[in-house]
Amino acid sequence: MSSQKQPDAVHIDENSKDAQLASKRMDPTGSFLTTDQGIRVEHTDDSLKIGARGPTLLEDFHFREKMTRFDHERIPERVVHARGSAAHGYFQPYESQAKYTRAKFLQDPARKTPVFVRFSTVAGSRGSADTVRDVRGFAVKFYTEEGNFDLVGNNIPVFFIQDGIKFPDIIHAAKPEPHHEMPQAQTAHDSFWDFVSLVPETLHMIMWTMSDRAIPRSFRMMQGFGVHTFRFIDAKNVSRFVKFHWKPLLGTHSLVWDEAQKLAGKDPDFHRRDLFEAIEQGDFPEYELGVQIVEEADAQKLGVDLLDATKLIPEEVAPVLPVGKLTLNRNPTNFFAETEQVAFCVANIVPGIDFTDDPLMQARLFSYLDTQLTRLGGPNFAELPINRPLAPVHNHQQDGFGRHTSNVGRANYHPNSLGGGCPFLAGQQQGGFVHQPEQVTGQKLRARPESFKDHYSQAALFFRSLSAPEQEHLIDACRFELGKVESKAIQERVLEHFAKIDALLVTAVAEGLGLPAPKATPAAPKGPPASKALSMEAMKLQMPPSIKTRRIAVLVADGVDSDELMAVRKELEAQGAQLKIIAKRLGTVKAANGKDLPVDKSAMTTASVEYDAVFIPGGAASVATLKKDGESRHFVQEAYLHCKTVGVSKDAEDLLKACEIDPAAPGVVSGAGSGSGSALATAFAKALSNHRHWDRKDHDRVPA
Ligand code: HDE
Repeated sequence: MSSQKQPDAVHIDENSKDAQLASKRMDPTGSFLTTDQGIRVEHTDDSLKIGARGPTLLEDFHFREKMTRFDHERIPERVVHARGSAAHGYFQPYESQAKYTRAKFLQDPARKTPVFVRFSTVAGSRGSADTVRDVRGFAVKFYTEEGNFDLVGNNIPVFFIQDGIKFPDIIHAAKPEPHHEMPQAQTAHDSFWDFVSLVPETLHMIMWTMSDRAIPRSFRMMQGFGVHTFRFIDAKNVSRFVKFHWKPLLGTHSLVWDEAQKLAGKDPDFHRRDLFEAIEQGDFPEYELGVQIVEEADAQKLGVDLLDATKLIPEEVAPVLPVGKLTLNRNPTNFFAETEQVAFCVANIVPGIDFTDDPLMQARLFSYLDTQLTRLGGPNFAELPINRPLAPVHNHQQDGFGRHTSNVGRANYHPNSLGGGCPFLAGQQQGGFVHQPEQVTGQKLRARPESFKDHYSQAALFFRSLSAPEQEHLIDACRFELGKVESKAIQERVLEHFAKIDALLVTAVAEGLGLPAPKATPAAPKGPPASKALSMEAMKLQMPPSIKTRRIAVLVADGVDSDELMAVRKELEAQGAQLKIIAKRLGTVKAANGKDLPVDKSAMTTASVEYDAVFIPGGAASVATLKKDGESRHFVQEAYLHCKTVGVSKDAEDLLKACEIDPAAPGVVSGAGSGSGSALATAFAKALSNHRHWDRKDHDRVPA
């Protein structure tokens, strides 16, 4: 049989030969330093020379190999989504989805399918910051028994453009301008908004990217969407339209803009670190996969064209049905080998799922493999452990750079008799992928359908669906981004579009830009007037309150009342939060009871933006020190400015006064009102579960 030998899959089988070899290589006690040829190295700190001060010899094969390998370590970064972080895990359906699809990984609730998930920003380079305003990629590779299925999605359910042929244009406009390569790690200003102002199909997604969705609190608290309409095909070959959704079990939460900008400097790895540490600590991120299903016969009644990726189906029109759960439980062993070399491809699909004629999707079916041929150095990257399917591979593909597989036999063509006719073709009954037949007629032309032409009604739906604070943030983001645009003509063109979305939006943004607001003529709703699923604040109210994995900064100095602190800590940790003790310097502080309290972080190495809340325990001497210390007051004030929960023990209220914070302000929990110890902790946890306190009216006056 002319099959190719597949090495064991390292990504799941830790007993495999590859895994054993890898771990041996990592084991400092069990192996010697060798060259790539396995020759043991006796000395690696000096090159081979004639005399200790003489010239280096060409004969020094160890030096030459070491240097050559180093010189070639870099591969091209992804042209988009270059900065990413990833994790391994598994997916498990809640129940069989046989009524919708024959995809095997969705049939059996007892079956766990291994996955690898990569989150990313779009515009920045590999070394850029995590918290910039941008779309986030949410790409999932399912290693199913029928082959790899890649669901290459984003954290926003719609896209900027309707036809993939415009992708190079929008990405060129969004990336740094070509003459001076600015701005880095953010979406360009004049060129991007120039494009937006001339291509109104971008406006719906612009509303999303100007909203808080584009500055997530964590990859663990971010939704994901397949964006395009796919098909589910059942065992009887009935096709239904499907949209994929991921919902994080920790809820969907965001940063605030000032915090996101500061984090980009204080900790550019904020999201990467958060994901990595959560998994190391056993707080495994979980997401529910859901689907919106539309019977083909009902597609016309939706009021949107399902092939238009700039539109969503409101959940009020088609509810999201829960399908199963994704759990991320293992960090990559090596960033380059896994996170960098993973190759997701929209065309990687399994029987039971199929494409549609969405022209954006069709372009993606070409682009991913094409770009990976260059990025990963040739056609054999599917053999890299991270990309290798669990399903066996038998075909006549051969040769090319970096080939691992030794094809067996002499018949490398189909049909053949010399190889016994192998490998055989598989019909549907044998699990073969059979494309869903579709009747297509029409003229050959370059054109956009009429049904794609409304660019405003869903942009308006999104804006209208947001709570007042979310709308305020979106308006501020537009004022910021457009405020950086130097061309007045571009600003004016964008305002003309905003006028067709919402009166408040256009007036408030125009005011921020110091320009007259064009008369508002908002688009009439085409479906429900508002949709709860579009607002993070509305979604929050539907989730059980939780402080799981939330980070609380505890500011202390010598004399801290550590007995009360421990009571508070016990309760908060029991609810899943994490406390970090912060003092002027590392080591310990002397508590009021004479014991040493270990310090986790020195104030100089951390900042309030790295936490979800701040707590000040009592102890007169500790509070007096913090009160006098500008850095500590700034810490508390900045947390207050960002609408985070601020908690103080009864005898730490003085610090609030020193920070000019009203103890009765929303989200400020004080021992005077709430009691001490676990009672105080309970009140603090309740406030923290709210995520932010947007109704804090006076936060803007804080000079932080
Ligand atoms: Fe991508 N996209 N994309 N994209 N995309 C890539 O593939 C492309 C689009 C998405 O973590 C590239 O291997 C075109 C939509 C993610 O490795 C490239 C079009 C959505 C990732 C490419 C789109 C995405 C990519 C760059 C318009 C959400 C990162 C490197 C037709 C549904 C995957 C690579 C990872 C990566 C092309 C639009 C998501 C160039 C042509 C819509 C999450 O092939």
